[in-house]
Amino acid sequence: MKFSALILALAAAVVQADFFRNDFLPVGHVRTDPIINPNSLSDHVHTFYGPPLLYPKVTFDDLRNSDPNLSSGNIMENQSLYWHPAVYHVAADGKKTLQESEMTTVYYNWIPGQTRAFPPGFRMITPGAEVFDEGITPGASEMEINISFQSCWDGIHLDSPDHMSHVDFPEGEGENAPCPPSHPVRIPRLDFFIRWFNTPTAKWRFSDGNQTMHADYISGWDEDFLQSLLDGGDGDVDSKVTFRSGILHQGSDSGLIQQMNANAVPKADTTCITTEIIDNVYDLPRGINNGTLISPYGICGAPVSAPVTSKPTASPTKSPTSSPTVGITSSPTKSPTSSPTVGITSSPTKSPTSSPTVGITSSPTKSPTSSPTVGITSSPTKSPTMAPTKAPSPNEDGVCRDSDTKFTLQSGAMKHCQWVSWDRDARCSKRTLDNKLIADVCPVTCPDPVTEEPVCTPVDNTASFLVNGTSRTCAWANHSNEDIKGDRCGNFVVLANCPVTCEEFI
Ligand SMILES: *[C@@H]1O[C@H](CO)[C@@H](O)[C@H](O)[C@H]1NC(C)=O
Ligand SMILES: *[C@@H]1O[C@H](CO)[C@@H](O)[C@H](O)[C@H]1NC(C)=O
Ligand SMILES: *[C@@H]1O[C@H](CO)[C@@H](O)[C@H](O)[C@H]1NC(C)=O
Ligand SMILES: *[C@@H]1O[C@H](CO)[C@@H](O)[C@H](O)[C@H]1NC(C)=O
Ligand SMILES: *[C@@H]1O[C@H](CO)[C@@H](O)[C@H](O)[C@H]1NC(C)=O
Ligand SMILES: *[C@@H]1O[C@H](CO)[C@@H](O)[C@H](O)[C@H]1NC(C)=O
Ligand SMILES: CC(=O)N[C@H]1CO[C@H](CO)[C@@H](O)[C@@H]1O
Repeated sequence: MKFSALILALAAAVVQADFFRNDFLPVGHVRTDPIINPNSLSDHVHTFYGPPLLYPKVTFDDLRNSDPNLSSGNIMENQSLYWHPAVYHVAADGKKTLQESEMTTVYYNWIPGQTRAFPPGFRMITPGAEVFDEGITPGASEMEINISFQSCWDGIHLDSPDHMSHVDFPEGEGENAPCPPSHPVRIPRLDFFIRWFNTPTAKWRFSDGNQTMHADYISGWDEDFLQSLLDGGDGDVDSKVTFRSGILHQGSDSGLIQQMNANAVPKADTTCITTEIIDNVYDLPRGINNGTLISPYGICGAPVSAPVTSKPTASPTKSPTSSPTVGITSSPTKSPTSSPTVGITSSPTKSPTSSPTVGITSSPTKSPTSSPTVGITSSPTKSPTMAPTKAPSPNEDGVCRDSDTKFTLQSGAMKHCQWVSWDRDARCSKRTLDNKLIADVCPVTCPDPVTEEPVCTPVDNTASFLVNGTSRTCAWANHSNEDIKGDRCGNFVVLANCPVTCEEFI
């Protein structure tokens, strides 16, 4: 009722779009893309915002069930996950240093009464447009990238094969530009504003080496709750949502940034996704088939019952009651009439109600006397880089110890020696994808099949190894409290490295 009444009213009047803002610091950086690559590492490193769930198989339910106190956004009801290619500063010698955005705002823009909330499982990618020019020199008091998502939906598909064709841009400019007939349902328009201050000079690049900025979105909203925000005016939003730790933009960007940093959530632990180094490197890791995904669920040492493998690969799994379906049908491709515009301007001003654009705004350095790199020292903390675990493998150098890394079965499933220990009889005789006998990969776990005696005498690793991203030793595992020791030895990396200390748990 309300819907059609407003449509009629629209014919006569120009409707003012409403908006609210959601402010973020990055929650982490890792080479995954849960929309495009649910089963592998992605082509390039991304910077994420929202809940600290950066693993390839993250789902709508995972987001909804996450602790809002751990999301890097300030609106607790919004458990959506957002990401874009990570941004690097490239030094003269080619060394690439991650540049964490210091303030990222996602504006939700909508026309009350006309706009439908994202249904459960909704996801999309915005194609973006070229924003970095060969010659661009940040060296500015502020650099800002803005990017707008599509705000028209086909009303049916939660996703599509290219993750874009189920959505589209409105036809023409302005808030009230109509949605194309192929994508008649208006959804909130998301505008990202990603900002850096006192940017160092010289080149900046995206992690994909491209000049193009794109961005990805998985909705984590309760549909009815978001709809209630969209049905009301933007004046009601503040009273309906809960601001984490009271973080709220009250007219001052610097005040907001201070508040966000004072209440920053821990960075996502990505060490059970991959341990590759993504900061201060000359060559960024690239390529879907390049590098090792430790776990698509980001879980190290998961028990056998955990969903470590064997899930279907088709991504979205939720079928909402309101009927949209996961789309693997071909939809019409996007009309070029509404493609985003591109530009570099020297104006730092922005309006959250402008039309879809992608751009970079780089304002000149205010004080020519101050060093352009000074501001970087006060930037938010970076995730530490860490070296991948490299424990001696028994069949490579004769050390009698289980492999402390996962291996791939011929079924494609990734497993570890602890998993083998849960059913030695069936598992020790299997082979890995590269045709190694599991008994050879896990010589401590797998006794000689004939004598049933251990094939060698295990020794603890005297070096340190990474557990949950922290460097540990077997002495750490050997806790005097048996329960704590059990917890530590229950981790497959600890178990493999410390077969003597953890003997009673093998
Ligand atoms: C989030 O933090 C607030 C304030 O510290 C607390 O009251 C609330 O219980 C927390 N919620 C969860 C889900 O932990
Ligand atoms: C750069 O991005 C464009 C648009 O997404 C894409 O078509 C092109 O393949 C990308 N180029 C590289 C080198 O990744
Ligand atoms: C694999 O990643 C390395 C950096 O870790 C990079 O130098 C190399 O070019 C990548 N190879 C491919 C095929 O992308
Ligand atoms: C986004 O950037 C483009 C290019 O710099 C600019 O034309 C546009 O006005 C910006 N949009 C907003 C909303 O600031
Ligand atoms: C690793 O982290 C998980 C989740 O935070 C925790 O449950 C587990 O006890 C940790 N493992 C060890 C060995 O510290
Ligand atoms: C573990 O610690 C105990 C003392 O708490 C010690 O007797 C034992 O030798 C240690 N085990 C290993 C394997 O170092
Ligand atoms: C209104 C709303 O959506 N609240 C939800 C915010 O997220 C937490 C955690 O997922 C839920 O428990 C709330 O119901």
